[in-house]
Order: sequence, then C-alpha cells, then structure tokens
Amino acid sequence: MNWSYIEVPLRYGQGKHGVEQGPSKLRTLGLETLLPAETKQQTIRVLPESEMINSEEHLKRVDGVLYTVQELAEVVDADIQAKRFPLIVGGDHSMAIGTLAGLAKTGPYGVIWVDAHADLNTGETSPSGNIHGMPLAAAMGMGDIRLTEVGGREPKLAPEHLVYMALRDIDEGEIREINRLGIKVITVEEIRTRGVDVMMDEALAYLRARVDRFYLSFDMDSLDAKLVPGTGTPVDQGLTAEEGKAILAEVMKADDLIAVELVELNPSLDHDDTTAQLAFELCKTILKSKENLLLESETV
Ligand code: HAR
Ligand code: MN
Ligand code: MN
Ligand code: MN
Repeated sequence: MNWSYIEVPLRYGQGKHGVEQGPSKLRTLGLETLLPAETKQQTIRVLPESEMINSEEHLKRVDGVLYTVQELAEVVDADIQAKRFPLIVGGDHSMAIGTLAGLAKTGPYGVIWVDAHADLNTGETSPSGNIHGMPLAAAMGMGDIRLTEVGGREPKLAPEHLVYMALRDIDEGEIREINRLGIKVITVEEIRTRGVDVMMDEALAYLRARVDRFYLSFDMDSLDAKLVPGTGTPVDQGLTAEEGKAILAEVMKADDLIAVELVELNPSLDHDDTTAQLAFELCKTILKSKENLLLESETV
C-alpha cells in the first residue's frame, strides 16, 4: 500500500493557540520513523495571521479556514486518484471540510466520525462561531455557501452515509438535525457494554449496505477528558485509550477504508506530553496495523 502522510497545521477553526503544532509535535516524538518507506509527505499551507482579513462573529476566521481546506481537498483527491492511502493529521477539525470535499471528487463514500461533538453546526446554530464545529454540516450542504462550496457546489456527504461514535456533547440545533436526518449514532456506553468489535461491525455493516468505501475521522476529544488535557474542548465520559486504539486497529483491517484523519491535538494545553504521546500511539496503531496485515496476507 502506498501511504500519504498529510500535515495540516490549522488552528483557525477554533480560538485556542497551539493546535497548529499537533503535526510538528508528532514529528518530534518520532512519527517519521513510523512512516513506511516511500510515504508521500505533504504539509498543507496555512494563511499567515497577518493576512487574515475576514473574521465574522458567526464564522470566525473563515478566510483562514478556507485557504487551507481548499488545498487539502485537492491533495486528498490527488492521493485517492493515485491510489495512495492518506493519513491526515491536524490541526483543528475544520480541516475535515477539505478532506470530505476531496474524497467526494471520486464519488460517494461513508464516514465514521469518532468525536465527543457532532460538528454539525452552521453559522446560525453554532454557540461559538467556531468552524471546527461545522465540517459535517458544510459537507452535507448546510450553512454558509463559502463552506458548502469548497470543492464544488453539490453536497459532499449524505446523512445516511455517516456514523457517529463516542458522541456526548451535542448542541440543541445539532440534536434537531441528527433526529431530522436520522443519522446513526453509537455511544460510548454501547461501545463499552457491547464491545468495540461488535460496534465496529455494526458501523461497517451499516455503511456497507449503502456505500463501497469509507473514511474515519478521529477527534482526540472522543477520548475521556482525563486522558486528553492537550485538546481544546475535552469532554468527560469518553473512550478509554484502549477503546480508541481498538477502534483504529479494527477499522484498519477493512480494505474498503480509504483514509484516516486524526485531529485536535493541542500540545500547548498538554500536560507533560501525555496527549501527544497518546496521539502518537494512535498513529502507531494506524501505521503498524496495515503493515501487519500486509505481512499476514503475504505469508498466506
Ligand atoms: N459544538 C460546539 C461548537 O460548535 C463545540 C465544538 C467543539 N469542538 C470540537 N469539535 N472539538 O469536535 O462550538
Ligand atoms: Mn470534532
Ligand atoms: Mn470534538
Ligand atoms: Mn492544563
């Protein structure tokens, strides 16, 4: 398998400094040593703060977000067309506007969104105006036209092609939309009582009845707040580190998985690099599991 490693040092989707250093922190911890030989490595450009023009109350730092996600969409599209498997690291979750738009260029796909948050706000429903709470709405064609038209006019994702995992901090407007659209939600409680394997099987069966490929987006705040001081919006009652790793290990076995994304590591908020170390472990789980699979299939 040909890997693509994409760094997205974006922070404009939310208000806290430091999340832009997620990719460089992972490199400091030795990420490069995990990348298989001949991995294509790319870093997406970020608008310098001095060139930021447009920040609106309901859509904060929107031009900064747009600048980066437009390039990310092109890079992801090029990777998929070249049959590379992108591992995309952030950066705040607004970057997924680019990932979702890039994937949509080559046709329909499913999404597993592992996150405490639904990221389904629009400028109108958002309590914060932060775009990292909006990528899924934008991909479904809801909200400001500048966000919905990244990568083309048509919607990039259908609500029935989305499965949430570990959701537990949802805004009123988002609850309304999840119910209206009938989006599938898997809770931490279900993962804990029925097991990661069973719930992943359920998520995959749901998606495979509808689409022939999917990607997984992993927000660090899906993990329990106690484990991730180094994320911008930690939420209690989240996944354990083992559950997070098991989700990734399990999903990496799927040969219809086309990309993985890991977001919202903020080294500036971290305590003794514990969140960064955990994010590094998760990247290791992602990168090593495919390698092992490859070895297994080669020895059969
Ligand atoms: N739902 C809230 C908002 O829209 C908080 C979103 C926060 N954070 C994320 N995204 N990390 O998953 O502002
Ligand atoms: Mn998120
Ligand atoms: Mn989140
Ligand atoms: Mn702290």
